[in-house]
Amino acid sequence: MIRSPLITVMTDAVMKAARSLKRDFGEVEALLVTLKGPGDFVSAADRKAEKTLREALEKARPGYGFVMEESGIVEGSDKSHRWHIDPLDGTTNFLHGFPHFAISVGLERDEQLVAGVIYDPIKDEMFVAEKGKGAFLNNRRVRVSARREMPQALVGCGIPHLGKGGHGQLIRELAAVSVRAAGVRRSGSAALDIAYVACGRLDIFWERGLNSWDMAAGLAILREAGGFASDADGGVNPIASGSIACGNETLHRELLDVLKSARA
Ligand code: 2AM
Ligand code: CA
Ligand code: CA
Ligand code: CA
Repeated sequence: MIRSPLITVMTDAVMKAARSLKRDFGEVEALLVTLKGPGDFVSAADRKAEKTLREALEKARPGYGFVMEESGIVEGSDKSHRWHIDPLDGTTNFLHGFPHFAISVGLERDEQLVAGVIYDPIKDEMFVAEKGKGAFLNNRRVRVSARREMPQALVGCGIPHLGKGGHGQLIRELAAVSVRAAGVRRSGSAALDIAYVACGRLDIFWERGLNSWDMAAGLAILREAGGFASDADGGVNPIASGSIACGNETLHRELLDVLKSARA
């Protein structure tokens, strides 16, 4: 595990928010749930966890900016640092009692992602990375898988929710990937999907229509785990484009070829 002051600040904040999420997971019926748009739910649990994270991080690192799913952008006095926060990645799972969701906190310094923490409170799994210090799952160093062949690959993907569009493209891509791969999974938490690629549980993952808070921590962890990431069309910046394709070097390249064949 990394014991730097920065990672301690991040994991302490995340553990605090996780306690409230875990309590709320047991009482989902009592949560106030509102609709932000078609198929886009937010609950009191998302908001409470985000407030906890923001307060803890603000206290420990005053002046850093924030990009948060529920409260939006807050400019900081320190223009070089910004947190990217998803207080609950996998809200739809959470609200259905489906035990697969996470808190995701990434730190950007001078436009580079330098640290990431993703915590799954149900499985008590903490994925952590800091630039130059490696990627860890709880106390164990992790790396992307060494598989090189698509027929051996377990693949993660995302499916656009109601009202989002892009379903036709996903179906074409899914057809192209699933005829070549060992299996395809859709977990409902993009942050955990990227973390699972980082530790080799998934060999590759792609999804479109994501935001910086879904990917920032995962990208920091993936790079320290030896992974490769691009946007889903091969461009260099997943956060700018809102899509991601990732994996080890060989399978990431292969995934991009397969996705391209689905567009041709
Ligand atoms: P969320 O649970 O934080 O909203 C799964 O495909 C990914 O898409 C998750 O990371 C999930 O994050 C995100 N997602 C699901 N529904 C969404 C919506 N309505 N708006 C934005 N992101 C969504
Ligand atoms: Ca959401
Ligand atoms: Ca999310
Ligand atoms: Ca969320």
